Formats: sequence, structure tokens, C-alpha cells
Amino acid sequence: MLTIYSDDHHLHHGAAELIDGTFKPCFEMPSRADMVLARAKAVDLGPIAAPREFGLDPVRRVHSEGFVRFLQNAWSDWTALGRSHDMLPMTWPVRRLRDVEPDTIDGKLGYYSFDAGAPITAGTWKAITASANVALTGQAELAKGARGVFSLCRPPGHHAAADYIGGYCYLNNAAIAAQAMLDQGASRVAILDVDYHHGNGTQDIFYDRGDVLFTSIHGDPRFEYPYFLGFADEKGVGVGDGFNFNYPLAAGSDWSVWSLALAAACRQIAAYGADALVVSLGVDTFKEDPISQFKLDSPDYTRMGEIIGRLGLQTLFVMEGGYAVEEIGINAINVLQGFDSTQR
Ligand code: Q9C
Ligand code: ZN
Repeated sequence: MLTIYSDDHHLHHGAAELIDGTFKPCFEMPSRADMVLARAKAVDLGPIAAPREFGLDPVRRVHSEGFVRFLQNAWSDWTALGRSHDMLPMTWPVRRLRDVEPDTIDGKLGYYSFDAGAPITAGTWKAITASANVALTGQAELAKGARGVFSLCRPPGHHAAADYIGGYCYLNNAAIAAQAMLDQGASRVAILDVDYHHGNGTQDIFYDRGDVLFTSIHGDPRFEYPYFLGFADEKGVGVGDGFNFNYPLAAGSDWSVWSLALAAACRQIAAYGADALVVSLGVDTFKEDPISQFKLDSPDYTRMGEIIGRLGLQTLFVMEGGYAVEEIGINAINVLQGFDSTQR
């Protein structure tokens, strides 16, 4: 399988995230992508290519104009105040507060985010646009006829919605790629989100649409981040009604439980009649993940890839979470090798 990868992800390296009421070194760190790349090379997964530049038009197909402007200008607005440390928000427009974009960067930072888990640094803009280009280059290769492509995105994207960052995510790489497929002629695209956390941003972007089926298997939001989306009764609205499926699972879920949800999700994807599939590939479902509570083991990821491969769809894998850095490469690449083993 072809892998798309850019070294520009190194430009994004947050110092700390606010977690459990305290600042801890960011779990989302550059070595994550380095480990995945090293494993792809070690097992000779296939060629590795740099992304092409697609500009901001495909990004604006998914994200709002004001949000993209905010991200593009954020660091210079911040340093203009004499600050050189990472940006983190601390005030959010929750229930009954006004929906008005503030003039100042501190206000904008809260307006365009939903948590304090996604620091903006000097290199964040360059890294997130490179990450989107990695997804779009993978999509372009798929359009040329590849059966499967791996977009080794970092930073991840599935918690980012049209107009907010959060959960280590800034631009929604999977959503941008899915929209590009539609813009280039696909009628129906399915997104399967296997990251441990609910893909709230992706769900939100496509919630009122019938041309994208979104399905996600994740820690039940009654106990797990992002807490405020990802329940089983979220089915879509308007023409999108019936095109959203959530599988919230209990803490401690292992392959025997998780694979039942995957089988159900795959039945829905098959019934949908998608032209292509985007997989939001998080491997934070791993039993040793430091921030997660599922119990998948490394061989389970091979099985996951085989089951996805048996759908017989052109598939773009977009890297999302996974914080057990030692094993992230093994687990992510196992999925892709399992997928490739179903190719005839
Ligand atoms: N105590 C991704 O996997 N913090 N983002 C959770 C739980 C945020 C994860 C804290 C986790 C975000 C892409
Ligand atoms: Zn995650």
C-alpha cells in the first residue's frame, strides 16, 4: 500500500495539554508519526510519497471561512501581544452565551475551540495544512485507481468540526478528503471511524447530509471524552437522517465486543452502496494506550484490516489517534497489512 507522509508534522509539537486538572506533556507528539513511518518502512508496506499542495479551497469546502482565517492568523495575532508560549483557550460560548466572534485573539481562541487539549504553536499552521495535503494526496491517488492508500496524517483531525478545534485536532483531514471525493464525482462516501474517541467533528460536518455515511465505534460518551456527542440515538437530521451510526462501548471492551460493533458498522456501509470508504484510523483502542480504556491487542488490528478489506471498497486510511508510542507503528501497520491481504 502507498503511504503519503510529510515531515512537516514535526513543526507542531505542543508543550502541554490540560488533562485531569493539570498540565501534562502532550500525548499527541511527533514521535507518534515517526514510529508509524518507521514501521511502514520496516515491513516494506509499499512506496512512501510526499504530499502535493492543494491550497485552501478543499479545506474551505469543510471548514468555515472565519475559522480558517483564525487558524491562519492565530500565531501572529498571539505573538503580536508579546507572547511566545503555546496558545490555549480558557473561555467557551456554552449554553445561553452569545454566538459572536470576538475581536481579540483570546476571545477568538475560545470561540473557535471546544477544549484546552489542542495547543496552537509557531508551526501549527504549516503542520495542519501539510496534514490536510497528506489526506488530499491520498484521495487523489485513490481517484487514480489505487485500492487502498494510507495518509499518515499528523496532527489528527476527527475532533475538529467546521468551526472548532479540540482533542489534538485542527483541520478535519478525513472530512476534507471525503468532501474531495464527492467534489470529484463520487455520489456516496462512507466514513468508518475506529479511533477510541467519538469523531464528533466528522459527525457534525456531515450530520445533515445523505451523501456521507458516518459510523463510529468508541468509548461511551457517558464516561469518555468528548462527553457531549457520540450517543447511539444520534442518527442524522433532515436528508441526513439514517446516515449516522454510533457504537458507544463500555470501558474494558476487548476484541470480542469491539468486533461485533465493527461487523454491524460494515453491514451498514455495505448496504449504503458507497463509491469509496474513508477510515479514520485511530489505534488508541490498544490495551496499553495511556489515555484510553479499550483492550484491543496487536493481532486484533490485522483482523480489523481484513474485515475492512472484505468490504471490497476503495479505501483511504487517515491516521487519527494512538498514544502508546512504542506500539503505534505495529498496530497501525497491522491494519493496513490485514487490508492488503484481502487484495486479489
Ligand atoms: N481523561 C484523538 O485521539 N483528552 N484525540 C482526553 C481524558 C483528549 C484524543 C482526556 C483526548 C483527545 C485524536
Ligand atoms: Zn482518539
